[in-house]
Amino acid sequence: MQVYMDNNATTMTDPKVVEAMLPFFSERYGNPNSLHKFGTSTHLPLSKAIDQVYQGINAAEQDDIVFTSCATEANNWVLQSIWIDKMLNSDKNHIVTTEVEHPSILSTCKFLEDQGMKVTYLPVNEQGIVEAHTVRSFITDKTALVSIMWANNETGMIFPIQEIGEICKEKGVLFHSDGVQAVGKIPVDMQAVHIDFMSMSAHKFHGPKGVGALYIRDSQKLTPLFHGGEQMGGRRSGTLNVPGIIGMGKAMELATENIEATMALIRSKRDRLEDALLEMLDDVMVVGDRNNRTPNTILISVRGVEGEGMLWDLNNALIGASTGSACASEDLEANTVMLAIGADNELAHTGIRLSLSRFTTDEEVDYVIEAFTAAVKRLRAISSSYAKVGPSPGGEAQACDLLYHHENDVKVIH
Ligand code: C6P
Repeated sequence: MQVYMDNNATTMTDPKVVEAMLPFFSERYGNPNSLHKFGTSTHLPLSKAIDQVYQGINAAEQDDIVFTSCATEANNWVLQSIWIDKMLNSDKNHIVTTEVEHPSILSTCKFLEDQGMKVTYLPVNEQGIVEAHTVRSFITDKTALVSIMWANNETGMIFPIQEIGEICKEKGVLFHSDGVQAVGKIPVDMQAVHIDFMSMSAHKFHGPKGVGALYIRDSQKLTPLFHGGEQMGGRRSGTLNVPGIIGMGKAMELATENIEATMALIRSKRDRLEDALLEMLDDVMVVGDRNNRTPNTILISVRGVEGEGMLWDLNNALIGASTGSACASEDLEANTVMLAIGADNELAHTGIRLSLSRFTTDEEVDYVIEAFTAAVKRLRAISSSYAKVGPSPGGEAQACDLLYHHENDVKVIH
């Protein structure tokens, strides 16, 4: 058996999505901006796909959804546009974000700092989320933008987006949220939250790679990054990725049409996997209260076992998992989110992210439980640090300073 448990990195394109996209490669391949029928015949399917995306996030008619190549582009667009506006006509030079954003936010912020912008990286609490009152206390009259993710890609923890949106509205500050790990996984209702800009990526909810979007409340101004033709009303020039947009629309429809029921199904499998690992293994912990997590995600730390070693064993058992963000998987650095939560360097090297999808089966969960526990036993048996200390009484860690303990039946970092 082979099992894919890395759905926060990317997902399988749903066969129904592929089916919807196929005609737009080899039959209806016209450029939507062409005046002949090859081009114009794409208009109706494109507008259907756009409607599907609007409906999936309950965007209002006056809002804009601009398709991009991915969420990285959407994130860069918002942040860089704020900087361009500052250079052109504003004295606001401050951005508030968090320490646990995706690299497409953090690296862009570092770049903007080099250009003279000021950036505040808010710390997170032991649950891995930023508290709304913390955001309030760091907004100044120089703050142009608050950029805070809706759900974290490594832990799945959901941020208090509604409260943060209210604070930004009250303070008159623009609010961007990276919604990549929320859209298609939990209900996202743009009319129930005050968010000015939200980034999405189709391949995170069983759509194709290479297409994403930026939601823009009330179609407000945002200086374009790509200048050229009049595509997307001149907001993002470049020939439209017709199959990609059609696929994103279909994927959005499939992901959101029965989202509560789908979430319940994924959550039950995730919880069964998590409970089994916590029960069968000593000295393991899962980051964050599962009731405030996306229903598919587990970030588990296994004392005495390097994350990369675990990945190797899991890969040999044909299980695809990750130590955290796929973009940071080659640098063998400690897990940055675990460090931000307060884990020490040793512990932050032990995180394994397991992320399920609506295609994950019960048999796959059983297989992962078996292979994961076998891998931990094998790696601990050859681990010098774990062997020295040995399993701790009651599963409490002794090798590192951090305490593992039970809270609401979930082991969390304190
Ligand atoms: N995170 C992960 O393994 P792109 O690659 O542009 O479609 O999406 C970027 C992105 C932006 N924000 C968040 C919160 C994300 O999780 C991602 C992608 C993957 O966690 C790949 S690095």
